[in-house]
Amino acid sequence: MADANAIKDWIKQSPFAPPLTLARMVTAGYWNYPEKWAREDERTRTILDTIKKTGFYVWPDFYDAERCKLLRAEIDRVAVEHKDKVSCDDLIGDTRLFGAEKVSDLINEYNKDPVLQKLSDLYHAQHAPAPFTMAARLEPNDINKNKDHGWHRDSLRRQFKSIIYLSDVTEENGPYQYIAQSHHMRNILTDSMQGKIPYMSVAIKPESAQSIISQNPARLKTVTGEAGTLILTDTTGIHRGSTIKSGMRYALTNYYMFQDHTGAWMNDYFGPLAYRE
Ligand SMILES: O=C(O)CCC(=O)C(=O)O
Ligand SMILES: [Fe+2]
Repeated sequence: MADANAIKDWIKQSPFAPPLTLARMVTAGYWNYPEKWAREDERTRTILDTIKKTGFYVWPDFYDAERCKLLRAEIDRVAVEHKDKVSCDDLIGDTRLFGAEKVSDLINEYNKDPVLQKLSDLYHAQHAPAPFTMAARLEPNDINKNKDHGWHRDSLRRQFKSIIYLSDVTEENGPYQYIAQSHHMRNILTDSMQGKIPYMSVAIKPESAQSIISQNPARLKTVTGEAGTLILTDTTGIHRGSTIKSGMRYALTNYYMFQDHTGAWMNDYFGPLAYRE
């Protein structure tokens, strides 16, 4: 008798993988997700409609230069004072502190920002706070140099993040990249076929991303912007922080989440400051 795991492994990589992924998402409630912002003010509607349509919305000057400077200094401070809790990702070599708002009042203000909270709640169609903010400082190093990797989906469930650049970000210092509309159900099917993406895979191989982009190069969006630029994004779509070639990039990311998803597991996964009861 054929080994059941061998069959499963074959299906994961087979032409059945894309429709099976879609079927799983439909049954998990991704299809026809409730959208309840029709009566909100115009700015709120524009932001959420843009995220829904393209996958991200860019808000320049969300913070002014002075606040960005203070926040960069805060990241430098917490990275030293909480060095033991900093994860230095061995794949991309970034300095990241998950839960930085628990050790910085200024970062906590960003974590609890009421405008962003409201957008998260509307996009998730339920109250979805950010159990933690990730403070990141990127600079080129031996681990991250000359790499063309990092494409992924955060989740195959509805998900929303806010990323604020605290340094000016050009093509050189690791801008956020997104394959436009890759969070749409239709494209989750066709992109998975085009890129031969395995069943329910959130990691996207460089050659899969290249294949999807080469079909329609205009879908590759690179978000550059001055310090203070905020990106609101549906991270169900295919995205990455691109490789930093020179300079530095400071940023803060709010990880908004469904409340049923948050829990102590986050401390094992992200680090000791990620989750507090
Ligand atoms: O920092 C970035 O540009 C994106 C990183 C990322 O993939 C994420 O926050 O989900
Ligand atoms: Fe991500």
